Amino acid sequence: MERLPGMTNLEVAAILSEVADLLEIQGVRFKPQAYRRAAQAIETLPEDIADVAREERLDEIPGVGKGIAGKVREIVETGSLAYLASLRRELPVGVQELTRIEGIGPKKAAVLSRELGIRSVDDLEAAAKAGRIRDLPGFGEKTEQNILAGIAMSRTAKKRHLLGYILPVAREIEERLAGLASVRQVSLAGSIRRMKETIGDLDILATSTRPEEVMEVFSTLPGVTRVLARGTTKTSVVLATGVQVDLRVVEEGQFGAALQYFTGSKEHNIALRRLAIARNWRLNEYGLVDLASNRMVAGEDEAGIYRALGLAWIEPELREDRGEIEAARAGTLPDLVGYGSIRGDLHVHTRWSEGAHSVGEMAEAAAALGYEYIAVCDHAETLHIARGLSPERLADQVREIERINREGGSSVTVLSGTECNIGMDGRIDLPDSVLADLDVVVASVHSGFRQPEREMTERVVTAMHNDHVDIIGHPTGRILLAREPYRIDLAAVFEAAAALGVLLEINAFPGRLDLSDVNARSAREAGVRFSLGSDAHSRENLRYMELGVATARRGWLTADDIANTRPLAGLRRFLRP
Ligand code: DGT
Ligand code: CA
Ligand code: CA
Ligand code: ZN
Repeated sequence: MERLPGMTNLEVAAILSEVADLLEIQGVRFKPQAYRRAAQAIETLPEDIADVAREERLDEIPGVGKGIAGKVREIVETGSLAYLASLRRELPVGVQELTRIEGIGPKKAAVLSRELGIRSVDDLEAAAKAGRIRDLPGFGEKTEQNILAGIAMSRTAKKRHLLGYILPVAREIEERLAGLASVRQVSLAGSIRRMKETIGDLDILATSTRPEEVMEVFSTLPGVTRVLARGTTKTSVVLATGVQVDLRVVEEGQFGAALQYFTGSKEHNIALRRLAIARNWRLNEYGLVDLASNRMVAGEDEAGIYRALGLAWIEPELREDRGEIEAARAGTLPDLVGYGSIRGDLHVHTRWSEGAHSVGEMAEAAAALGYEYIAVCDHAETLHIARGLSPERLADQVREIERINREGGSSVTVLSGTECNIGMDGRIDLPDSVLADLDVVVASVHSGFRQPEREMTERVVTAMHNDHVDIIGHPTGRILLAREPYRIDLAAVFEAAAALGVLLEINAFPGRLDLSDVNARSAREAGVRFSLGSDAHSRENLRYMELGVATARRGWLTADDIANTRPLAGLRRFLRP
């Protein structure tokens, strides 16, 4: 059993306490007290809990029964608890939102939800203003005031949102506006047009013969909870999800200039403006103007602006002032991988582990997307929380996959695979003989995130030296807006991946996008090739692939760089035999 540095009794106790809190929020009885008792016992234990776990003496701790002992072992071994993660996911949206307010933890959120039926920050504010919170056990007048202050703070602090969650909303708004008879042109702008991994606010541009009508429709769209500002050229609203949306209605002849300006990024615009100034031109959201003659050089369409400045049109995903302007001038912009270029998904889960659908259902959904193949990569055994497959169950699954392919009900070839775990020492948690029988082996780090950089690097490089490993899954382990990447020397990982011919994944799940755009670009420069996987846990999730392609494009990747732009026969050349 590995001993994690820093997993102290206090930390283990804190995890158990949070489990207790979350169970309490769910209204579960008795279990919360059990977790709390165990937490308290461990907190005050005179011995190191890791030692006790290693010596299999957990059941000697008063209050620690068999079930909780298993959880404690998992915490000590992996540094985290899957059960806690799943409880966090199950928390009702509104109640989870409450815990974002400074000073409200799960325990207080539980009381607020149970005693006063509070389910949202708005409910909370109303209750605090009405003085209904001060009398709750453990609250008081001071807490009530702190809550109001916390709410005010959370409203001014600008939150960011995952691209994957905002994109469908943005497109729906875009479509609604495009459907109006008076609307001539409409486009997303800002970071969402650039497909950045997180979005501050949504920017939309339109031209219309009747701006008032457009603004009226926009400010009364379903989901709009507040109108921040309303005018005929700009209206800003806030959606129930907390996302701010800015709509600008501009003149027909200035649409291109406005689209260019409001797409950004700011850094890209500043660099572009320098080019204009060098020609004694002025570039802003109204157009590109020759200052000597005061004549408009370009502005009606975006490409015209780039052309006038001596540049090829630049894909929005590249507009970050990371060398794209120089490349556009030199004619060396990359031929970015297209959104339709992916021929199959190399990382999907099924009901065999933590997915929602069967192998057949996933294959059918993949066929509907026009894919040629999918790789079923369910979790391997040691990831207990995800109901990982034992070698025996994996063999059963492989037989099912063979049957599905043989019966040929679908145009999609199902590849057998696994998402196995890279142990603390770099070993894979499935025997070589099992790995050898699979088409696709994705190996990922799912535990022990707190290893020092050198150990983590060695661990992943060791895994790559296993000849059966085709792909390293989500190579940095980061969760957007929630968890930092683990410490790892990426340059060393890239070098080894390139040398060994191991693919690095761009995991397209909304919260991952791992490798990131910037890391993917460095990896490419080191000679790495990539695999795109949605990490789908349901049929619907297959659509997340688009986010992975966006990340690849932002990382300057071409179709050549990505294994699964190849037809099946070509793909096999990227997989180790
Ligand atoms: P976000 O919303 O934080 O995800 O990022 P953006 O890029 O959407 O930024 P936002 O919404 O503040 O502004 C939209 C675009 O407007 C931005 O990408 C570029 C342009 N823009 C905004 N402020 C400035 C500025 O001060 N200078 C220049 N050159 N452009 C700006
Ligand atoms: Ca924005
Ligand atoms: Ca904005
Ligand atoms: Zn994974």
